[in-house]
Amino acid sequence: MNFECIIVETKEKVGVITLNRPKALNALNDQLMSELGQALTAFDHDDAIHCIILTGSEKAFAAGADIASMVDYTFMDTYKGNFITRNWETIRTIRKPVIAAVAGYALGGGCELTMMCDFIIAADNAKFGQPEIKLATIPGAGGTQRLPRAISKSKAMDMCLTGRMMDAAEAERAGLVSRIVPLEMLMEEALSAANTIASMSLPAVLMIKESVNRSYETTLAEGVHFERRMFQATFGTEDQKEGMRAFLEKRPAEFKHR
Ligand code: CO8
Repeated sequence: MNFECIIVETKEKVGVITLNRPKALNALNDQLMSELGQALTAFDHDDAIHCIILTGSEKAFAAGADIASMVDYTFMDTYKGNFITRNWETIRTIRKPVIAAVAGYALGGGCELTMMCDFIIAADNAKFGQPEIKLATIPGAGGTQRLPRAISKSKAMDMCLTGRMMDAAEAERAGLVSRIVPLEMLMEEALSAANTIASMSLPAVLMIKESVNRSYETTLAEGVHFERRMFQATFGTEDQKEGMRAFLEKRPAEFKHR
């Protein structure tokens, strides 16, 4: 596949997608989001890939949706054309884990994109924010919904209403990001996490992602019920036998689905 706005690479069992519109700080236009959707779907369907990393440049993961392409849109353009959902939701359909490796700005749609990934590893120069209010618009790809779940209502209100940015340290304290590393270590850390995940049994990996995501969509009782069924399902895999036997025999597991 030929892409203009992203770079796609494979590192053993890890698919790496780099957002690449440097002149616009990786502003997310329709073409970029469509290419991103295609690349994510291709990796999801590729049996050789077990984990995906989404990253940007050292200066910007993504500075938001492309303001230049939105400025003259009318309500009917956005409503009839289904602006946003048309190609912004693909990432939510991906079954394999997607790690966001974030350096520099992750603003507006860029911040929302990081929150659609499964977890965020941030470089120490990362900055997160929902500055749409400064443009007299509001977050439109889940910012008002995922941010409160990630960092509490109070902090989400603060971020969305003032449009201020949060640095990596604050984002980690608030629970938005799982780890912070020095900028020069970002890809090494993300690849190490991705390789660890890729060394696990793929069915267990997929079931964990599905189960954790359920917790956002359902009641606690239903979520626990779903988790129990998934847990029971692992006993139907050869990898569960191998994993438990290997532990008891004090040897490394040789998973079939790895
Ligand atoms: N869209 C288009 N171009 C952008 C964007 C953007 N979001 N951000 C930066 N650029 C461009 C600039 O226009 C500039 O281009 P040029 O060199 O041609 O003038 C270039 O990138 C470099 O930017 P700056 O000169 O501004 O760089 P600075 O280092 O001075 O500042 C900032 C960096 C602070 C990140 C600044 O660029 C900025 O504030 N950017 C806008 C951030 C923003 O408001 N984001 C929210 C956009 S709205 C949104 O995301 C809604 C999401 C809705 C869901 C998705 C819908 C599809």
